[in-house]
Amino acid sequence: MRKILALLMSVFMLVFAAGCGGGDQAASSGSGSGSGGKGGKEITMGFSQIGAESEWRTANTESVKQAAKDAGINLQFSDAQQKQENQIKAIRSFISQGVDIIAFVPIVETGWDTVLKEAKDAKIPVIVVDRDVKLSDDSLYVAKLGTDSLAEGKKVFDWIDEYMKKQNKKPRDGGSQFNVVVLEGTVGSSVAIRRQEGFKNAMAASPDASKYNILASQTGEFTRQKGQEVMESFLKSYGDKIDILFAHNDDMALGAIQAIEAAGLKPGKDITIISIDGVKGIFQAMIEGKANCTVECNPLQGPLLMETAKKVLNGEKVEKLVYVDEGVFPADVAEKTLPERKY
Ligand code: GYE
Repeated sequence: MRKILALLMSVFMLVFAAGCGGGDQAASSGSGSGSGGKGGKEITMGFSQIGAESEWRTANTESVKQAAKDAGINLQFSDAQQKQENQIKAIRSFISQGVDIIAFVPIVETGWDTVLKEAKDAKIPVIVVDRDVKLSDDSLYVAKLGTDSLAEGKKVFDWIDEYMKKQNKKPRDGGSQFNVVVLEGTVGSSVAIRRQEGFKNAMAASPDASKYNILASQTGEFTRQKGQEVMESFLKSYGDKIDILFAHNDDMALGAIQAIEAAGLKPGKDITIISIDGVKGIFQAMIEGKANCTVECNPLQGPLLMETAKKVLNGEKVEKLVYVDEGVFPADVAEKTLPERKY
């Protein structure tokens, strides 16, 4: 009798398990585990990414793709190859496909009102990721997830000012001011505008403001190649006067390091170098003594994006603006920190 009961129980358990497994697969067909949005229907998200201009961007893309898989969200991914018009085309295509939700990284902050109005008219919610947008109507997006570029710029100046004092540095040209050159990010992008603003505001508000002079500032388009080219031109024009390089991202700083070495100068010593992102490449440069500090800008926004998308589609209230956490990493912690870095 006991044997029959045990047999019946195991048959029942087998049938029950098979029934549940089938339900889950149907909810997240083709990728990952977990159910989708309303009533367990799989969510389809249209995602427009800028391109692949930096190590940071690659990490940002990987984070979004992996998080979509893990969340059981069907991701329609579009790479805009650094062109706003390609992002607008992609968003229009997501609208005509009838995706459940749209997320995008705005390459520049203006020019989005018309296409986001079309998404709103189609009743498709929009989440802004990483960079910021300037809109006439903030109801055109449901949430913004990103990083605080203004704070990043301030952290750069605050660290430089403390470092120059601690190291008892003197201007290379024997004058009374430290000469700063800046490699800016993509023209018109919120991050480039705000990082520059945060840096300049902190300098102007500092009691040491008169010790610094921004000698030159030009876009390096967030790429290593362009960063190297622009730094070469800075060195040709101002060679022995440059004391500090502030690069809006690590990739441009890594390009500039090559230009500085080619000019026979010692990066990290003759020229103090600070940049933003916190990618592995800059940690390696700091370990080699060629860079001095990186201010973290966290690209791993995928999980927060998918969690927010599910909440929006379940009709839950979400914060309009959420910043991800970020720190400051000077060279003296680079060796011990590098193994922990995820991007
Ligand atoms: O700093 C840079 C990327 O938008 C915060 O874009 C991002 C910036 C990042 O190309 O490496």
